[in-house]
Amino acid sequence: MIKRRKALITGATAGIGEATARLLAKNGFDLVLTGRRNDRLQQIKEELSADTSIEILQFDVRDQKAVNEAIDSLSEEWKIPDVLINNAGNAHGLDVFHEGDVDDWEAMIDINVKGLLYVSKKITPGMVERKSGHIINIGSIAGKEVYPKGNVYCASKYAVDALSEGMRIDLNPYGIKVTQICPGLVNTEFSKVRFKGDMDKADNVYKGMVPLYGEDIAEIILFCVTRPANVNISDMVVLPTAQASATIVNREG
Ligand code: NDP
Ligand code: 8X3
Repeated sequence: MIKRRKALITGATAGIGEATARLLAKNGFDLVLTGRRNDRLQQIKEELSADTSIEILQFDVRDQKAVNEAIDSLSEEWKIPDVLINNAGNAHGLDVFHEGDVDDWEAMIDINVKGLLYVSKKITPGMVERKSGHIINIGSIAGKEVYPKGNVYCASKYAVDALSEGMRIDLNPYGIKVTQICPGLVNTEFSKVRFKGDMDKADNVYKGMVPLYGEDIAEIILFCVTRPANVNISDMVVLPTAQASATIVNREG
């Protein structure tokens, strides 16, 4: 019998994380799903439990104590997953630098950078001890190119880019794979969060073009985590066909 692998996905309540949970559940993974919205975690668990074993953990990745306590609450066999998917994150605001809101800056740095660090810090020592594991960091095209008004969000994703490389280097002696996936425009709750619930602004981001969807990135993640032991996809930029760069998007109308 093939051993089922375990994956922990941060930010599994929506968008890319939720789509990844649904796809991995159908492809032989047991899952730890995390996020702040417990109702969504419960609902997804209910829906996926027919296919796989699911643990859910509600915590805010900004709170290191909560991260540690949540992961410590898992039973031994769940504590160190085979695959860690650092996906939780968002953009908050889209403003020229001098008009930026410091609360937005702090949210992006605390969630996208420090949150990824806290979760990884908790899990990587166990992977090192076991000499195996695969970490998937969700970066962004915004971590490869800076665009107007992207300033601090881009900085947070450039940090993910650097950390992905740093983790790959430092974890190399232990046979741990580190993959960064950098999507372009993906139609999720991302723009709703960025524009603080203003759906006109959010919908406008994808107007006149066909964006990526969470499911498209989930398929890429599944591909990366099912490569043979000798293959690591180290870094991947994934754009909608209509997008050529962070700023060049072919729109109709
Ligand atoms: P969504 O807004 O749809 O999902 C974001 C997820 O992150 C939610 O599950 C949310 O859960 C979780 N999350 C946000 N803040 C926190 C927090 N403080 N603590 C715990 N969980 C949190 O966006 P996407 O699916 O699009 O985004 C996922 C990742 O993909 C992010 O890292 C984003 O930067 C990246 N990305 C997105 C792109 C896009 O165009 N959509 C393009 C490139 C990269 P909850 O609210 O329940 O806590
Ligand atoms: C999300 C993609 O271009 O909105 O990381 O920054 S973008």
